Amino acid sequence: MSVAIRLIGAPTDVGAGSRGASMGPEALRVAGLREALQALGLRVDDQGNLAGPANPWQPPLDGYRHLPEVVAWNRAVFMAVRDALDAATLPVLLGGDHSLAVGSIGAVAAHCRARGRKLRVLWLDAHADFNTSAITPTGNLHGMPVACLCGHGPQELLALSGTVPAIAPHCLRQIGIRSVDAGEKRLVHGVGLDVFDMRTIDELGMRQVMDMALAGLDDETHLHVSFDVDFLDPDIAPGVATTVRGGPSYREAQLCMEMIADTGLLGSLDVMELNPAYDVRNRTAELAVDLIESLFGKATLMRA
Ligand code: HAR
Ligand code: MN
Ligand code: MN
Ligand code: MN
Repeated sequence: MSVAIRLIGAPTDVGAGSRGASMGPEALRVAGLREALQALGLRVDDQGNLAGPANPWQPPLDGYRHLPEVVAWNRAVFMAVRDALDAATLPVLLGGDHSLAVGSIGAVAAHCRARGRKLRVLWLDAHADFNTSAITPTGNLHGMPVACLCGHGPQELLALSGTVPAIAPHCLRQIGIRSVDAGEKRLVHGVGLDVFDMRTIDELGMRQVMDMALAGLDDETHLHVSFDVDFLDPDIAPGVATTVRGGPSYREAQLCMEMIADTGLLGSLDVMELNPAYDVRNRTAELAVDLIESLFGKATLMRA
């Protein structure tokens, strides 16, 4: 008996520095996400897309680009993810830019607090996303969601989850990181974030890194995966606006997903930053679907 999956589209790029992530949800549908999960024997309900403000394409104001729009989208995401969890379904947020993780993980954190469940967040990304208005080189809020979740950010976003900070840094494990701004690096070290950067993956291998990132989980733990598609090496995943070379290979990414599936604890997922305007024949969307299949146990089924 497995839980039903609820797909939630959030078609916006208001938090990003390039346009196009707003097309991410539809590209994942075109790549057959729902059908692929159904083929694994899972129940999937696609609730369609959330609505929110258009991208006004303005310069930063007081260190933030489009803060009111990012807040509006995050409110919609927070409510949709909260409703999915209340209905005992497993929310899969289809981004959209990564600023929406504030609403998504904020809802997951509130859910865990209300039920006395522990929370572990795996942040798969090329970037640490730990900027603040004082140190951001761009003002783009998709570079700030982890800082917001940990209590560093604008009041409107901090307040979303009902508790500040929404999560403690020790709940987080970042994997695949290879682009961190100078001020951001100091903050990441300051809060003691657990970062498995690409050098660590090079030196220890994905197997050992995932063993460490997943250590300490138990049956009371809700596991949330925030998958920024720019986590992947750009040679296999060109369809993102912020490529950084030297990311996980196809097999490394598969192993990462398969080891998460093996825990049996996945409770919610974000699939973020997919940008069809940068993609080649929807290849990156198809790769994301392939990896999500593994995250939901496809390879485990083959071994059984
Ligand atoms: N660190 C840079 C900034 O703050 C780039 C952030 C890019 N972020 C994403 N999500 N694409 O991880 O602007
Ligand atoms: Mn990100
Ligand atoms: Mn990123
Ligand atoms: Mn697969």
